[in-house]
Amino acid sequence: MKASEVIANLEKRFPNEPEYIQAVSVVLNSIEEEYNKHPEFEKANLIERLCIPERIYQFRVTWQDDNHVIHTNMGYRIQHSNAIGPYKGGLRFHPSVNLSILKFLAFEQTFKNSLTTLPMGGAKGGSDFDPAGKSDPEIMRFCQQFMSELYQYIGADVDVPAGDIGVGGREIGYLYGMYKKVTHAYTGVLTGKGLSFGGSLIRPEATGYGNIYFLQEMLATKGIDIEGKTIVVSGSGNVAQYTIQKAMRLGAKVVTCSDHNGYVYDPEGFTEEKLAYLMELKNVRHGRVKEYAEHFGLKYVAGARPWGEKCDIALPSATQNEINEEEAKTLVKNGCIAVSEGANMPSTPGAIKVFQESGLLYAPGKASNAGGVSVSGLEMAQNSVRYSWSAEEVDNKLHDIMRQIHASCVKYGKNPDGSINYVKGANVAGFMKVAEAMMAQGVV
Ligand code: NDP
Ligand code: 2IT
Repeated sequence: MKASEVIANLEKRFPNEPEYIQAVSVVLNSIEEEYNKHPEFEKANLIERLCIPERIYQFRVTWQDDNHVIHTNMGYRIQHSNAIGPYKGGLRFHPSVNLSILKFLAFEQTFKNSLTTLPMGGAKGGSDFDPAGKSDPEIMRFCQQFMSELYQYIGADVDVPAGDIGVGGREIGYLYGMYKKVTHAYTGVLTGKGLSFGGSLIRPEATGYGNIYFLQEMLATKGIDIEGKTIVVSGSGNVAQYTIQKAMRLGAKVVTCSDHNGYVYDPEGFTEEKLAYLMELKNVRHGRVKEYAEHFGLKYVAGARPWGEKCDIALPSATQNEINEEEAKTLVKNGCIAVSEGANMPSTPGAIKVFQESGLLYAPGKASNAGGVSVSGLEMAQNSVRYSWSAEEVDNKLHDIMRQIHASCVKYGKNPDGSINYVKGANVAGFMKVAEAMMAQGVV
């Protein structure tokens, strides 16, 4: 396999899908060497079969707003690979959602889920519906209409969606209610459910906590502690909130958060009180971080991202391509020692190159943000046995999984000089398990 040829071929076939091509390119370039040690992979054309999703569903979602105006949105589910388990991955509701973005996310999810050690294939779905400014009844009607189509394609042993940008506990509740109504079945078909109807403790916290656990593993390779470190976080949603919480509780100083309008800088760092305010503002009132800055009298920078603020550690937790090459150079210049991705593909290829050449500790999202889907996998396990584990038990399992993911990255990504290429390590480790399963299952 020549990665450049496979990528050129995919570019020709899917010319309007830049994010998908970007995600595939990073993976292919880093697994090329390992792949070519296995002539049997090439004979089975594994690489193309792994790049192209097994199935894509697209449907129209029609819903009525509070003023009786009728809207149509697109709905999607990309079932990328079920080589190692049922399709699994989140749903994203955001106006930017299109096939390219969901294909990149489903592709990434396949490798991420493979790394978790749990039996889950890769998928992603969602809609270009914009939840911003919608009333609660509007959100409910949209979720119901979306599920009235999606239900046909999913199932507890088939495909298990969860949340992502714009889809949190509230949306999962509405989606679950409709699934149950149309199928008459009470199954673990979604994860991220409320605790009263089959959800798992620690699922809301899992992605953020998992990223911090992964970061600690990376820092430990250099004998560094998170305590006392200054951290820049982007985003202010689910992942950002619990990243801030865990970092703060471990003694780090988190000086920023953001949304798509701008960022807040707080030289004193987050406290429990400030974080509680941010959570209420974002999760209950659906407000903007500008209001957070005003409430606490903090610096607010409109129309900018936080990467220019001096820090030891950067934890991008908002969205894809939110750190470009220039911003990466600024982080390095300011003395940043680690970047651990909470979001999916937040660093552009140019930024990744800067990070890797600088020698800082850089973890790609498919390794460092895998805690969320890992606890989703634990939720599926609990649903299967109709039982629930304590918060401590789930948190311990999450911690253990993040340690194992780190160990897999080290196994496949250790350079001769002892440094670790986490991109290569995560991609090769994720790939090898899926490849082995595909080889065993024949040409399907
Ligand atoms: P939320 O919807 O809870 O929060 C998203 C945050 O990112 C908001 O602060 C939002 O700001 C900001 N954001 C979204 N889109 C953009 C954009 N185009 N430009 C700037 N800011 C933006 O989502 P999550 O916290 O769940 O997800 C954040 C990231 O983490 C995503 O990349 C997601 O794929 C990834 N992830 C999520 C997991 C999970 O379990 N939830 C698991 C693994 C990864 P605003 O309110 O202004 O839109
Ligand atoms: O990107 C991700 O891993 C998620 N949004 C979580 C997926 C899941 O199934 O929990």
